[in-house]
Amino acid sequence: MNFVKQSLFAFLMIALHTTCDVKQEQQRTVIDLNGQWEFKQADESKWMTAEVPGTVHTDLLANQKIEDPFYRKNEFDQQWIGEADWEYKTSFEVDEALLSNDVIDLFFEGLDTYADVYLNGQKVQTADNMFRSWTISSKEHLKLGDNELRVYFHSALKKTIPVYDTMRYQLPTTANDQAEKKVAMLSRKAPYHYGWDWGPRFVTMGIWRPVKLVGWNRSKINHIHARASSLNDQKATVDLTLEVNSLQSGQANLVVSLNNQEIVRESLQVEQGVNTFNTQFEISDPQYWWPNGYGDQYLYDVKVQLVSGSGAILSEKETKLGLRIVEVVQDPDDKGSSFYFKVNEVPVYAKGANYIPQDNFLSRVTKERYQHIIRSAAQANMNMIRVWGGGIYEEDLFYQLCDEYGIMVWQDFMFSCSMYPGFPQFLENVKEEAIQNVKRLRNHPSIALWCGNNELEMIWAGRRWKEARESVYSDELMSAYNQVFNDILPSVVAKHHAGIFYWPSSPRSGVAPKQNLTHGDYHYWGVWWGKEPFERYENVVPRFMSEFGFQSFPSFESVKKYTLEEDWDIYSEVMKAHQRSWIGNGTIEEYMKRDYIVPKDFESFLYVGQLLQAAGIQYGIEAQRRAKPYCMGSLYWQLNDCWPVASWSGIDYYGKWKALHYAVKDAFEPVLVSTSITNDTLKTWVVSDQMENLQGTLSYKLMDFTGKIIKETRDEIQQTANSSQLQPKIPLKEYLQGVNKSKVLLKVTLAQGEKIVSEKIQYFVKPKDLGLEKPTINVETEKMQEGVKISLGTDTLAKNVYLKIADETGTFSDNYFDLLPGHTQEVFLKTSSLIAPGDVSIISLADTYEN
Ligand code: BMA
Repeated sequence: MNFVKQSLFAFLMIALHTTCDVKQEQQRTVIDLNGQWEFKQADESKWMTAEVPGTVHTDLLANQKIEDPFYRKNEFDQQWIGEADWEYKTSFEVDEALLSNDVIDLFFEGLDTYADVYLNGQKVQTADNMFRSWTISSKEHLKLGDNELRVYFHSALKKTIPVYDTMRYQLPTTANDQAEKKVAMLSRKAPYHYGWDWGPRFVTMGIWRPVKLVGWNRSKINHIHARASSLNDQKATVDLTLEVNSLQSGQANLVVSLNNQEIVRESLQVEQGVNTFNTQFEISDPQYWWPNGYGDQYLYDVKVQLVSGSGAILSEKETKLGLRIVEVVQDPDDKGSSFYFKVNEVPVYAKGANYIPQDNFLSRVTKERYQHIIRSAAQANMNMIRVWGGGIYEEDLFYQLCDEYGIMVWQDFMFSCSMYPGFPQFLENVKEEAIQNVKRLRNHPSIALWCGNNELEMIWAGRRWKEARESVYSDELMSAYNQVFNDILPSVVAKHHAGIFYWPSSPRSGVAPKQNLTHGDYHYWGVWWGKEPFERYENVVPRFMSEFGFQSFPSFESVKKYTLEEDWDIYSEVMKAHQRSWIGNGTIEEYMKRDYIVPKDFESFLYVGQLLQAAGIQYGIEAQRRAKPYCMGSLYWQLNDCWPVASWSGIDYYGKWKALHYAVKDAFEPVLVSTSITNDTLKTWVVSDQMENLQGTLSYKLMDFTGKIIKETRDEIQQTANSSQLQPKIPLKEYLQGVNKSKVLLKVTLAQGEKIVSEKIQYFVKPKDLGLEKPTINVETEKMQEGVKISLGTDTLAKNVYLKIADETGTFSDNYFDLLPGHTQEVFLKTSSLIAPGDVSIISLADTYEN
């Protein structure tokens, strides 16, 4: 046996004085049990090295027992892994110091999913929910010296298929559970693990979050919750709740400090068992927490201590506190009722996207990947992310980053696209899961809303589950639904996360069973699933758009990482395997033919596909923003990917921004110039999310592709704060008289003095009808302190200039933009490499044409 001794370290050695016993020191000892373990398939004998936190798949990969699961079609040969049982073990040393604690908890932050835990041969826990943590009282099972911890994982499929087989009816689902027997909803495991319409099927197992031993004495603070219950420029009132677990009754002091200054000291009567205490304090001249674009994200440090009569610290906990009050406003009006987020009294237009887990193998999502994704969201001017209900309740780090970047979180509970069972044990399990996750996440100012599930209410009311709805089991299904989404979850939120709004399902009208455009939130899929044109986005404008999307492929550089040259055809077996929407690649091609000349080769196809997606979604976002304040949210589907795939994402699995993410950055600018042509009339709007009125110059330049100006006008405009204003319309028949529409563009610019606030380039024909010439692009590079500045010029319009530098993973300040002659465009790239002009390769739309 070659197991490795776990390192042991103790922290917080604090003297304890109890009236009856001064022998002991108050100790809180922590042994980290992460790191190297051993694992094996349950019915095999040979142990291999494993990494905790981790999953069976990543451990098999590290041991070279399987190939990269994401490469080509490897997924299909690796299904056996999820059908087998697996065992993990480790040994660790326990010393007197740990054993002298009154209580020793073995704490698993997460087990995926059906697991039996054995400590020195004794079964100490049976786990059945990936989303829960497990605290196991372990003192009686531990011994001085070597100890063994073993975890036996049962295949989630072997656990759920027998349940499925004995059920009187099948639970309706539209989830892409890619198996004959659809069991995802029977387990409390990330639904996407069973396959989704953007993700593979890997039914994982493993100790997916950290594990440790914690020894403690006398009293321990389990949880704290600090939140502003009232807030204005002069004063914030903060409500503080703490939950204390105590082995004995007695007096203790509660000491709270704010930014290291004591702010509360009061005496508590602690009873044996679990106690809840509430207190309040005030902060004068408070600093607010604002969503991105609305102000700073100030975070206070709060420390809560439980102190014995003699001054010894019995237990302490720390949290960040962001002062904000967030409401969801649903006021009736002449069209229906509003649905918007009001933060610190300011109506905030929600700009963002839907988020899915960043990998099928969750433990390999590094800190850097979390930082990259949340930073990318903030860079694209987002202020909200919806953590969608088919994934996981994310890591603490995810929400910390959202707090820091001002990204509000629409947090779904993890239920998606299926009806769920109502077995008492299942409901109990869900309740505990909800309590734990709400308590874990409630100190984050970023959490703006809790939502029960993804799409259950909408699908139940629609055509797809008609059979189930009209069956004799309908009442039973609905009763389970009501118990979870209209009883358990809202009660948990009301009890443990005061001040935060609960919305049972997304989308939801709130007044009618079917979603509608006049109330609540809306998922619009007529574009993509319904093959409706992008122009429909202009008419389908709801109060709050929480999903809409269109697919693209990853860039060629990304596709090369999971394919061979022989796969480079969108209809090859491998490219089809990396596409999970059943109407997939053909739909991209169909839409492309409507607007673009179908490109000459595979690489160009991927590039044009990204332009198509970017233009379509940008069109949608702008239509939704223009409709402010009727529409107050635009969250497209989807921010990111969990593996390399053709999908609706704007950032691919490798973290590379697609054309969409660059387009979104523009579309979500705080002040936006937006144009649209209908019935031969050009309409221009200025949309402002700023809190101040704005004065500026709106100029229109009609020019040909060589940069020659045909017409030019300018207007001084006044824009009211936080508004969308339609500017005077331009009838195009007159405006474009005598002009060749396929050879001109209109540049609409909003400027304040010299500063360009927003700019929009409007064409008068579809991209495929533009008379583009091959441009000659001049490139210069200059080394800057943190990277490189690339300066670009052209002799004729270069449409959708795509820059890339081999092996460079950084993000450009702009990309896929239209480069106009007579102007030098500067682009920055953060990099440590020396970049010469010859290293920058450039494609523009004209390069994708046959000749
Ligand atoms: C939505 C989501 C997902 C799905 C996406 C694309 O409605 O909620 O279930 O992946 O559509 O089809």
